[in-house]
Amino acid sequence: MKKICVIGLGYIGLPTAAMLASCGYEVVGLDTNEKIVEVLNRGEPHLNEPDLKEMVSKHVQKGNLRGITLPEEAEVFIICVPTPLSEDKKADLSYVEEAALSILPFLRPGSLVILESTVGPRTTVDVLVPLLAESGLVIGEEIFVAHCPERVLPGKIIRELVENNRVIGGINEKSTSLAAEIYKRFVKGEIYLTDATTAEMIKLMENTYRDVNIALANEFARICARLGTNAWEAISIANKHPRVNIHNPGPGVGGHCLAVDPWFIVEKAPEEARLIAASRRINDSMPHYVVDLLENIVSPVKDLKLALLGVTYKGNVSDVRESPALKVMEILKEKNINFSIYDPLVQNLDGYQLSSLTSCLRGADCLVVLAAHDEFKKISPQKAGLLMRNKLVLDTHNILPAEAWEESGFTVNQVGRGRYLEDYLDRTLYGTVNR
Ligand code: SAJ
Repeated sequence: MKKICVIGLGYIGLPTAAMLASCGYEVVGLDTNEKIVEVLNRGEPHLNEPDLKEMVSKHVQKGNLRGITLPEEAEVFIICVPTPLSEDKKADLSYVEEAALSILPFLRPGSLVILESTVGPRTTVDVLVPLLAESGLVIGEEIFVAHCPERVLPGKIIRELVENNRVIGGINEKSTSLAAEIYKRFVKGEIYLTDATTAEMIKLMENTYRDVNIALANEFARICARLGTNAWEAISIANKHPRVNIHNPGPGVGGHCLAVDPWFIVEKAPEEARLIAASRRINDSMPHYVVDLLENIVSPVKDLKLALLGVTYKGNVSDVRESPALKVMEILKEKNINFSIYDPLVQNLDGYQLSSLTSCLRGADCLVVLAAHDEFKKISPQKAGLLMRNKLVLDTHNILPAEAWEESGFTVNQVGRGRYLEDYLDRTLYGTVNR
């Protein structure tokens, strides 16, 4: 059985390493973070994903999964490092480049290098291949290269690694088929074979489709609020049409994918990618819109205190990367608006203190739902009403049972629902609030 080196033990690398170990491969997981490697070698994942712990501890004990901080020889290298967005909205490929350079001394005739990190179109052929060619081996004949973008959802990574379809695009046919051999061992979905640049585009198109669709939903939400109607109701009925699937509005788009990947297309084709860039800006403006709404909802309250519920980038995950809730918090801080934070899935948050639900709600004027955690649906409005100073709610995800809260005397506001926003409407209709 082949030896595989997975480079980068993050959300994708570690589950992929564990999955490959469970297929019987000898797997080494390379990460520059010594702590992550040390924890892995104790048999514990540093991430909280269903089924990951069991897999990791089983294969570390068995001896076919091991963490390393320096690269070593292997037949297959799978690059799963981050590709962050730079300040000027360009793909920062430095981790991919470092990973490629670090394995150069270990490449041999027959080596296969797979790039899983999300990258802009043509990165595999224009950036990765020239770097690997520095090994002196002939690309496509002695070294094989493919892009196999990861497409799993945080919170369901292990399940989706197995069940999802997979796209594999090599720089030539041999590269594609060698890479497919690896993924066939654990993927139960379809495996679609293509070329490297098409594989890059497919991944980016999927996330861009979602981002543009959410931007449309957010735009509908703002239009409905302005016109005094309910976007949630309108969207849910429109979606009954067999060819309509409008996504949900919310406080903005977070995570390391949707808020980032569309820019990789814009970078490569700025003239053409106009809708994509506009959608990104709409979604990025949503945290400001949420704060505008809040200021309107709570404007008569003195010594305001907000109770913010949920800081993660979406519901039922513990990941706070690019979270719109963090952006909302930043804006509130700039405005010196007082708030407390509760998130049942997050224990520590840099720069902020987290509270229990009770202390978060105590004395608060407005409860603000910023992440759609199922747990929030179970909060008792009666108990919340006893703790809070004013009975106001802004539910940016429309997850609380609004009727029950209203029966308990709360005024429930939602992004996309104009019913309680007459004052705001008056202002926005005449353009004084215009983001
Ligand atoms: N969101 C909305 N409205 C919606 C759906 C999502 O506002 O209707 C927001 C979420 O709250 C969150 C953000 O969008 O802030 C992104 O959430 P998501 O669930 O759409 O996606 P991610 O970022 O968790 O994962 C996506 C997935 N891509 C697709 O569904 C096409 C996943 O399959 C990819 O593996 C992942 O990106 C990735 O790594 O690229």
